Amino acid sequence: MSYETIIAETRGKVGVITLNRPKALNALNAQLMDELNLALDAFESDANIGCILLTGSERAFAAGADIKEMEEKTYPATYLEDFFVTGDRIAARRKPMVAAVAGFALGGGCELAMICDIIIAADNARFGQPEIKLGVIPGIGGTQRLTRAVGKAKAMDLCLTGRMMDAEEAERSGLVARIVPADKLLEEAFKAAETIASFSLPSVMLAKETVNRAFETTLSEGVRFERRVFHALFATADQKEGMSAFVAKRPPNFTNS
Ligand code: CO8
Repeated sequence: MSYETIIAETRGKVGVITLNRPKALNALNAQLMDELNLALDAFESDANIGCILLTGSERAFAAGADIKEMEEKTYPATYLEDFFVTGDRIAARRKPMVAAVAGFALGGGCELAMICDIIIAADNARFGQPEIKLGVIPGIGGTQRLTRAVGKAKAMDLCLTGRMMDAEEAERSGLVARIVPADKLLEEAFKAAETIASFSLPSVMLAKETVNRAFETTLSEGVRFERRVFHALFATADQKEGMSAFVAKRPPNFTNS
């Protein structure tokens, strides 16, 4: 399927999506969000895909929701169309998603990166929630996910002043998993996605679900959930394969079963 605002391609077991509105610094308009969800639908239902890599350009991952498209919106219209519910649809994805972020990741762009499971940042990446400068606030989970990632002090600083933080600060604060040189970003992020995709998909998807559980529940309930999932994985052929391969000192051949 071909899209106008994104490029979606399959590379081995990795589904790669590149945001592609260069003239608008990949601002997230309705069409882009719809196309992104269509591409994710396709990768989620493709049994061969084990991980999704989401990236933008060297200049911008995404500079936020499209301000020109939002400018004239009214409260009833945003409410009736449930404006940016498309972000919730992305967040509900079950396969792992790696964000490779170079340049600006601002507003909805930062929120989109945070919806992903791992953020790998180029050394030129800049993150921020500048919505306050426009008379609004983050609307695709920024106040919640940023606070959980970096804590109240930094989240308040970013949301209330609208300032950007660079890759170093983002990594120090816990938003970013790794920083790599800008010219190595895609290579390194792809390697990470390929590694994830090489494992047993049920265990990968359950690991994602279980880590995310930490944000939704108490410690004891989270540990209990983890234990149930851990036990359940002994019902998979891939557990037998993974452990017998280790013992036999050979690479495992996972079959996602
Ligand atoms: N929307 C639309 N167009 C944009 C956006 C944007 N978010 N960001 C950049 N562009 C466009 C510019 O208008 C410009 O287009 P043109 O050449 O036609 O004038 C082009 O991209 C290049 O941008 P600049 O000339 O401004 O490039 P600079 O290098 O000078 O500056 C910046 C780069 C700093 C990234 C600057 O463009 C900027 O500040 N952009 C806006 C950042 C921002 O405020 N983002 C938050 C948007 S609001 C949001 O994301 C809310 C999400 C949740 C909503 C949910 C509602 C329910």
